[in-house]
Amino acid sequence: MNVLALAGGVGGAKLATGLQAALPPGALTLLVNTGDDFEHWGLTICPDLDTVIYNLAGVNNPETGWGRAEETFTTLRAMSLLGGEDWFGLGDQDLAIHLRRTEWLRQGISLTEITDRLRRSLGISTAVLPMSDTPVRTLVHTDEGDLPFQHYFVRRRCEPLVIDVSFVGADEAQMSEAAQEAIAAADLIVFCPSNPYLSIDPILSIPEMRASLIRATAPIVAVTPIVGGSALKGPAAKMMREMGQMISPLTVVDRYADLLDGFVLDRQDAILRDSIDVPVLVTNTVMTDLDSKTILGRETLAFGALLVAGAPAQGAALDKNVSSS
Ligand code: FO1
Repeated sequence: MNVLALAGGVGGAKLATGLQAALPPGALTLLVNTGDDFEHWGLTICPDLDTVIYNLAGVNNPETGWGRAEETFTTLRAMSLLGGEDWFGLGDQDLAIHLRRTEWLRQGISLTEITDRLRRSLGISTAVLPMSDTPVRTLVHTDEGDLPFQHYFVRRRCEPLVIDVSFVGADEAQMSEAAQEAIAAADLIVFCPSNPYLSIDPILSIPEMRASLIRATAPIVAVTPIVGGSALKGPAAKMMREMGQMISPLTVVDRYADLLDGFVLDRQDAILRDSIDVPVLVTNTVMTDLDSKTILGRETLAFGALLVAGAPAQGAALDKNVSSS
């Protein structure tokens, strides 16, 4: 089964790792948010692409989920002493990837080709695709004014009140050939448990992308990023509250409404399953280690395979582990 997973951020990278472990090499393709990308120290930084690549290669910092394991920050300290910007934690090893990417971009090489080179250099069998080769930048509209994504997320630690989010350049952005082919070749499409507003929406904001996903013959399954009334990581729940939405997996279902064929709900929220009008898998979605990532990956694939085969009917609920919890 060819699987395409849409991902961004740490939650997305965790399930991506589980799906990779559960599938034969080469069966998974990742389509990754680039709305978080920005220019810093004169370099092009693509945090979500790097987070996915580091996680798939198993070289990520296990505590933060982003950046590299066994990292040092000598350059950051030196930059700080020079009066340079020091609010974004660029590590010394991590810096190499930004230098190399920026060098290649300046040579006119596409972000898709660069990302492919980078993931191969780390020995990853999974294809990793940026959502577009054309820049799209997430802009967070807050009570402190409009903030470029990393300024909201890292510099201001998600503290400002969010009014809305927009994606500058999305209307003009084009899909790469590789992204088009990946959607056409997919038997199953998975929306990872990433922040819907900040990680999945930027991907869907490209009109051609949304249209291709709606047209796709493969069923689309989303895994909830909201568990027991909060987000496992990041500001998704806080943003829901600030934007006047219910902090609930149902808000996520609504967000993806026209695209969704199945939903994976955490067992803590099992009571909500009858309120969701696509097939639902209820299981443990909290990923703490490689085992739990792989188990969720395997279960999501098995659920997706049922949808690919045309079962179960709309409104049916698949119960996993609920009675034993
Ligand atoms: N997130 C932080 O909260 N603080 C940082 O200093 C930080 C540095 C950083 C460096 C490289 C990288 O690839 C990611 C980094 N992130 C950092 C994470 C990142 O900015 C966000 O997690 C994503 O953009 C949100 O999906």
